[in-house]
Amino acid sequence: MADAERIYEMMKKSIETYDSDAAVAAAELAIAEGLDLLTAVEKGFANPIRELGEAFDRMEVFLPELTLGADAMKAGVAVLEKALNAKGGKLKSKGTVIVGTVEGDIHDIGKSVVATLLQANGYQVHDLGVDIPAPRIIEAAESHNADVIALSALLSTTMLYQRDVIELLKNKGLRDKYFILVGGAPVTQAWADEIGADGFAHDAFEAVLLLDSVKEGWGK
Ligand code: B12
Repeated sequence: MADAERIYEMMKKSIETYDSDAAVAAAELAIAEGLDLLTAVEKGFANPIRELGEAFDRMEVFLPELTLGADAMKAGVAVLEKALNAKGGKLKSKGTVIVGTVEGDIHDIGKSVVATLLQANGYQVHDLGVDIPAPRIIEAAESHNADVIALSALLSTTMLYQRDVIELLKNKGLRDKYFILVGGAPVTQAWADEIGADGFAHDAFEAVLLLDSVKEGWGK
C-alpha cells in the first residue's frame, strides 16, 4: 500500500530528524488514513529507532541524538496508543502482563515498545520500568494477579537475571502461575529454553502474536 509506506517514511524521517511534532503529525495521519496501527508502531517507529540505536553503536550519532529520537518515537507512539486504546477500550482485557527490564539494566526503549504494543493490543500492562530486582517483579505479579511476566534484558550480563526471576518463582512455589516471556537484543530461543522460560520473541510484534496464540483462561 503506497500510502502506508509514505506514512511509515514520514515516521522514520521524524525519528531521524528528532522531530516530535512531525512524529505526532505522522501518527495522526496514520489514524486518519485508517492504517493498521500496530504495524505502524513497529514499522514506522520501532524499526527506525532500532536503526538509530545501531548508528549510535557505530558512533555515528551520540546519546543526545538517540534520546531525542526516542522522545520523538514516544510522542508518536503515544498518539497511536491512545487511538488503539479507544478502539480496544470496550474489549475485555486479554490478560494482565507485568513488564520490566531486569536488575542492573537501564535499557528502556525496547521494553517500552513491547509494553505499548501489548497494551494497544488489549492486554492490561503494568510497566515497572528498568533495573528491577527479581523480588520486586514477583511482588508486582502477585499483587496484580498477573498472567504473564515479560522480562527485558539488553546486556549479556543482565540476561542472567531473567533466570534469577524464574529460580525465585520456583523457590516460592509460584513458577506455574505465570507465563514467562523473555526478550531483548542478546536473548535467543536457546537461552529461553535453557532457563525454562515459556516464550521468547524477537520483537514487540512477535510478542503480541505469541501471547495471543497461547493465552487461555487469562484476563479474568
Ligand atoms: C540505546 C542504548 C543504550 C542507552 C539506553 C537508553 C535508554 N533509555 O534505553 C544507554 C546509552 C543508556 C546505554 C547504556 C549501556 N549500554 Co547500551 N545500547 C543501546 C543500543 C544502542 C540500542 C538499544 C535500543 O534501544 N534499541 C531500540 C529498541 C527498539 O530495540 P531493542 O532494545 O532491541 O528492543 C526490541 C527487541 O529486542 C525486543 N525486546 C526488547 N525487550 C523485550 C522484552 C520482551 C519480553 C520481549 C518479548 C521482547 C523484547 O522487542 C523490542 C522492540 O521490537 C544497543 C545496541 C543495539 N543495537 O541494540 C546498545 C547495547 C545494548 N548496549 C550495550 C552496552 C554494553 C551498554 C553499556 C554497558 C555501555 C557502557 N559501557 O556504559 C551501558 C549499560 C547500562 C546499563 N547498566 O544498562 C551493548 C550490550 C552488549 C551485550 N550484549 O552485553 C549494546 C548491544 C551495544 C554494543 N554493541 O555493544 N545503551
